[in-house]
Amino acid sequence: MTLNASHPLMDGRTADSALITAYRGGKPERRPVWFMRQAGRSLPEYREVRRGIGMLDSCLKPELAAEITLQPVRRHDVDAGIFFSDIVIPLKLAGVDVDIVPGVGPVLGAPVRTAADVAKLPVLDDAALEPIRDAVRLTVAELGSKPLIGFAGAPFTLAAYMVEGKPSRDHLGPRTMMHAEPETWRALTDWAADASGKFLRAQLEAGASAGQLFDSWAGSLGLADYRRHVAPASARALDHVRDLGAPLVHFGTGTSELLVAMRDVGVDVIGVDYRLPLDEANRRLGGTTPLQGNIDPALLAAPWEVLEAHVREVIAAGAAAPGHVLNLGHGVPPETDPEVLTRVVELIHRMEL
Ligand code: 1CP
Repeated sequence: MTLNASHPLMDGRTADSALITAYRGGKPERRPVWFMRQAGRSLPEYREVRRGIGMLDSCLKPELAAEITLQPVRRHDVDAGIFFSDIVIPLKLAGVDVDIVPGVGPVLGAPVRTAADVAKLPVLDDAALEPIRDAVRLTVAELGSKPLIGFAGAPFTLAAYMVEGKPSRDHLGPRTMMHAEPETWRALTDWAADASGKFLRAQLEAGASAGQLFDSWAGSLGLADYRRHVAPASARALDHVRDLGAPLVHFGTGTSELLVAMRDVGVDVIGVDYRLPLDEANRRLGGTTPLQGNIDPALLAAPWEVLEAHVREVIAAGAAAPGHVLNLGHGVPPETDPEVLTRVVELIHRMEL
């Protein structure tokens, strides 16, 4: 299977865009930049349209999800949209009792802790993904030559929420389960891989030009646990979309020691968090993998001179890699002044290649 001839990546709209060119290790016309969590609470226009509508409900209203995805593209002139949704949407669409509680994050009605709990998980029906496909179609019709990035949660990060039933700092539950009940863990992460893989495939088929797998909490694992208990499921999630030929990005936080293993699940680009300079990330990856990152989100609140010097340093360090897409080293903090983001984009686009 491949993407349809009228897909933006196939019909000439996005294949030569700055983002896709850099993801493929080529030399773009301008330095591409987008921000994780560019849609969301830092934008007054987001707070306005979200008023009175729950987070997951807003993801499932196609017009609204498209509008929220487009807001930061219009405002900041970033080089890509990131589809407005959430990593737990495939759980919700499968029929798992999950909600996003304001100020907390994803919370499940019942945590998934035993083999029986895992066996009862409902299979995600492809037809349930129609609101996602509708939202993507509406979004790409407006984006024109700017690519839309689709995404999904990696099985470890999803399973971490499922086992704990809510956000946690140390992820003790999933880390215990992978050793104490490896078969249950394997079944759970396989389930999560299939749900995330179908969610990502729906976005790519409907018009997204690249896909990013978020393993936000993989940094709580050592390399041996990551390779043995997590990487196979992440590879399985991506197996759902490899045939489509869209560039794939893999990102986690605290993953400086895992970068090679994360690349080895089979992706084109590695997203680097703010902890590791890009020249060192490039060295660890053997100089063959395009990178994305890694402006420290904390510096968005620093005086402009401090932030500008940091952005220039990130660009200089990224020059070592075979391709570099500017981004933050994690998501936009909600209290960020959006005008600072616009100014960062202008600076990046103004700098000589
Ligand atoms: O009401 C709100 O605005 C709630 C905040 C919010 C938003 C804006 C949540 C709840 N999810 C989202 C959207 C979202 N989530 C996007 C699209 C927007 C964009 O990037 O511009 C994406 C890509 C995600 C992915 C996501 N959800 C991740 C991976 C990325 C990351 O930040 O590490 C994770 C870990 C989640 C879980 C989640 N959803 C929401 C929150 C607050 C959390 C984290 C909770 C925790 O601390 O564990």
